[in-house]
Amino acid sequence: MQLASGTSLIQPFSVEIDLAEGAMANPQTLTRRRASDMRGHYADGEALERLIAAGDPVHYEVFECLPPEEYGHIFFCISRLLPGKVGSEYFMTKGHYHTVAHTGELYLCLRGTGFMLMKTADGQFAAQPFHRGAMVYCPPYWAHRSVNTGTEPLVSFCSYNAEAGHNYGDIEKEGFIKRVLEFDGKPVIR
Ligand code: S6P
Ligand code: ZN
Repeated sequence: MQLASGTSLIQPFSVEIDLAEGAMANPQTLTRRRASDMRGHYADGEALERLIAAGDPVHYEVFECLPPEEYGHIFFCISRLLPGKVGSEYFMTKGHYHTVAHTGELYLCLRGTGFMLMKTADGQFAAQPFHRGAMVYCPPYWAHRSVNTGTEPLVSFCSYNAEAGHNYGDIEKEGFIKRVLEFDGKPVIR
């Protein structure tokens, strides 16, 4: 067998995922972002500071399984975004482009309700609803952010090219164009 240059041969493996809870047993990395990690992302910065002062709750957790960061390998993760609001804006992830911008990503929603917000560098915007069973394809070049509009954790399985990387800087400068806010008890994208 001839190995492609830059792609390692590793042993097959499996991991256990608690589909109801939204957790991966023995992840290689567990990233936990709290309200204080989200400064600059919500419209109501004062509401965010009040939330931080009141205990700095966890916003989301990402359990990742990371094979070699090489062309041909596939990363996968469980994202668990808790319910809540900052002012009238629903809890959300930071959002990012991929550093290797021409790599896409698949999200399969396992639990909860919300949206995947997506935007391109030239200003196109899209929102796809999340509910159990919704598979969202995030194409290459689209920044992506999850938003939880429900009352339970929004849990999704995601999978992407191992060499994709995260580019947070560009979307932090640009913003996502639209936000998901609660009006009259219902989510509105505006
Ligand atoms: C990675 C993938 C997810 C996110 C996770 C958290 O490409 O899209 O694993 O990293 O949902 O979002 P963020 O924007 O804080 O990385
Ligand atoms: Zn991504």
